[in-house]
Amino acid sequence: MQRPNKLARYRFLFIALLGLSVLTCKQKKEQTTTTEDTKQPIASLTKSTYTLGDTITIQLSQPLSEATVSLDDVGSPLVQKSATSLSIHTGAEKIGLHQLVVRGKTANNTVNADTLSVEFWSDINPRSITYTVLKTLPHQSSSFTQGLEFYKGTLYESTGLNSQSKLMQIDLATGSTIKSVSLDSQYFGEGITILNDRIYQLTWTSGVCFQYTMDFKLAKTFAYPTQGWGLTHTDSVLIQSDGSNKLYFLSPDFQRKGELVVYDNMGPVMNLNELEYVNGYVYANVWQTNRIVQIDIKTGKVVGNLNMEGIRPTNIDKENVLNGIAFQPTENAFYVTGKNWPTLTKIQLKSKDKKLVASR
Ligand SMILES: [Ca+2]
Repeated sequence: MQRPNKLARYRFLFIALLGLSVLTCKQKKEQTTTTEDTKQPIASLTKSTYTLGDTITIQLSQPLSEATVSLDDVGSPLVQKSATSLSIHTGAEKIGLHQLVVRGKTANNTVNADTLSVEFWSDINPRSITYTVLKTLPHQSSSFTQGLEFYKGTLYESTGLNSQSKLMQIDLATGSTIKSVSLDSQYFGEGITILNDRIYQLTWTSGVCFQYTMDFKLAKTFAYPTQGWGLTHTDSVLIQSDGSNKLYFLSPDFQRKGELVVYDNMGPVMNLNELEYVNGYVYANVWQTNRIVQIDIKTGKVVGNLNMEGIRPTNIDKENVLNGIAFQPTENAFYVTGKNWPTLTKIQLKSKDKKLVASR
């Protein structure tokens, strides 16, 4: 066999390399195309926040057959379907963050799915709750109020700041201290509540809740994973805030049993601070504002607002914000104060607001 000459050998090598190169490019192109196909989103949203009751329109990048939409793994009936969009109704869902999954077959018969995040705001426009000021009582202006609650007709208060934090029983008429216990300097006292003759006192960043007997003897301590802000209770469940828009439900031995996100029609209501539970609603001071929100405990929706600007004492520092709300059931009255305020104000909601019915 005649050996190929040098030129012929180079030509062969050149053709072989060219062929390999074309093949590699082709393979690369095919691989790239395939990757792009699987990565290309099939569904998108023009916005991620909706008010409950809104219709969500999902834009499709390509026509889908057998398209389905589910919210948190529950299928939603499609109200409109076209080659370019799908629509679903909202309304019965819970407020807060949800995962919306769009699934369908593309033209090449591949089943694709996209997960989109959506946030649902409350569909309730909160009412302005009106009130009458019944009385102004003295409050110790040295008290950096963090928790306030009546128990069996007696007022209890928790105060904050390191080296100044206390639990106190207060003489309502004079504002003076009947008895108190001081926290160690490392603790910054926060919300209190009293259930079954046990006083619970949160700390801000220590993750420790102190439980006392009614004679202020330390009975137990509990750990919790969040900051401690406000505390209240229903007949059997403790309710805690941590400065976010969440309320946590806890058993009397401080085991977390659930949580609730709080929204109004403008979005999440952050900085929920001192709390007071009354008849199915949690009243919460919103930190650094003169606002108390009325939260429906079943839904987390804010159904009413109290504007406390009118009771804020004049000539006090800006930092001394509203923080302290206690309900006295025998008088059907709230007592409201703030950090280092010299006054404690007794108010009564006006009659049309007494029923506290949620309304749109
Ligand atoms: Ca309270």
